Amino acid sequence: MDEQAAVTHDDRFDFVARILAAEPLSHQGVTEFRHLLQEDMRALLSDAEVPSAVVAQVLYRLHAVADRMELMTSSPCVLDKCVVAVAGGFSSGKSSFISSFMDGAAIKLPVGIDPMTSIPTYVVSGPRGTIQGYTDKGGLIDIPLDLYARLSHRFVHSLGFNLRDILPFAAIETPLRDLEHVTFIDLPGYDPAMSEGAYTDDDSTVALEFLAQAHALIWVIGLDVNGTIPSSDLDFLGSLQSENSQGKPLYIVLNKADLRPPAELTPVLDNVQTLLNAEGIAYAGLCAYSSARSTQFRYRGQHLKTFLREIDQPVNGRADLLKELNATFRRLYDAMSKNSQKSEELENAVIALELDLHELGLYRARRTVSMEQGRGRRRPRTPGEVAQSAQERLAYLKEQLRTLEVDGALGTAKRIAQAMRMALKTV
Ligand SMILES: Nc1nc2c(ncn2[C@@H]2O[C@H](COP(=O)(O)OP(=O)(O)OP(=O)(O)O)[C@@H](O)[C@H]2O)c(=O)[nH]1
Ligand SMILES: [Mg+2]
Repeated sequence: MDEQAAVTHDDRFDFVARILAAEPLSHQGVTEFRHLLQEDMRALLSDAEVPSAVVAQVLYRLHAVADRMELMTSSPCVLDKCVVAVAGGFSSGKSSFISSFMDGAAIKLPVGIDPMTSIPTYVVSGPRGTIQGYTDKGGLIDIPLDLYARLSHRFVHSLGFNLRDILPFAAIETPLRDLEHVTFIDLPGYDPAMSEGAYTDDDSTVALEFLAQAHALIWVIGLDVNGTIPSSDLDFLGSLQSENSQGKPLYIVLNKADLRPPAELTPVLDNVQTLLNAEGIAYAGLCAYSSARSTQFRYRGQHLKTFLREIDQPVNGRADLLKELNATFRRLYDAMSKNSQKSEELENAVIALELDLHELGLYRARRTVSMEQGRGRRRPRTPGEVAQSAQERLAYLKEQLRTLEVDGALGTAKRIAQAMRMALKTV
């Protein structure tokens, strides 16, 4: 509430004006990639016969690639970082968890009991103490520390529109204790619908977009309100698992363990472990943790420190993005070729029908019947007339099959993929 009182009308106005005025960074590769995504890809997907779930997935994965390209061109230190998305329910302590690695840093993530994190934020391990916002037009603005700390859902709500539409993400560069190559992404809770006054509609889509570009995922559960893993968390993790073809490592943090008597932690860990196993969710480890004290209590599987040490390796950011781009297009080709398979089956059925008619001799019979004969007379049709109408119907079906143009869409998708690969290589 205090943080809201401190935001004046002028603050809000200045902030939005600066976002809107930010000049796009002119990197040709990123501009080209965004153009291909927003124009060519959208046009292709709006026409192509592909299930809407695949369309949504392809779009958010490509958006994620574009975001990271943009981040790479403006913050080169991100290029070879291992991206660890920190996700979970609202107020579970995601921002506090990340802050627990920011030893004595001047910068603090917005933390609080209301839904706080509204703009997904990369927290990059690096020497500069900067906070920058990335605008939807590809511009960059410096965000003063005191304003950033107030960017809660409540602040966003007070603007009267969704700030994320013009400021999709931010990046902080600050030293992270014992972590050199890690970039955390601080995400909004995937379920802020649970709280009044939050922008709720697309928070879970945002989580998905940012999870798509992560190398690893840390899932945070707040032990203040939960004695186990909530079933909606299990559902979300289950659906991620089915899309996680690359097998990105997952770690589960049961946060705020300092609020529980130590004796309670063992049964809680056992219970969460049983539920994860029952759902078939693969994880590297889980632990009871206190972000407030930067302390891990009990754990199962890997120790949190071991998990982080293992992923704290430089990555080849460009090769990684290329891999993600190719995997995304493979998903699309797959959906498209399911259609093309279907149209091939239909075509084969039509050809078989045509051959059947031939075999019955009806096609030959047609040639002996003149069009004049049947006109104006009410009588049963001759076999020849039936053959003619069958032939017309077949011609119609063949024409319809051709207009499906599935192969055309596949070809266009391949051309866009190639152009995107070229754009990516310039970053
Ligand atoms: N006692 C205790 N409180 C904690 C701990 N971690 C977070 N909190 C408190 O829990 C509340 C929510 O913490 P945040 O870090 O803002 O949680 P979040 O998951 O980032 O929240 P959203 O961004 O709103 O989804 C704050 O009041 C924190 O002070 C912890 O380890 N122990
Ligand atoms: Mg937060």
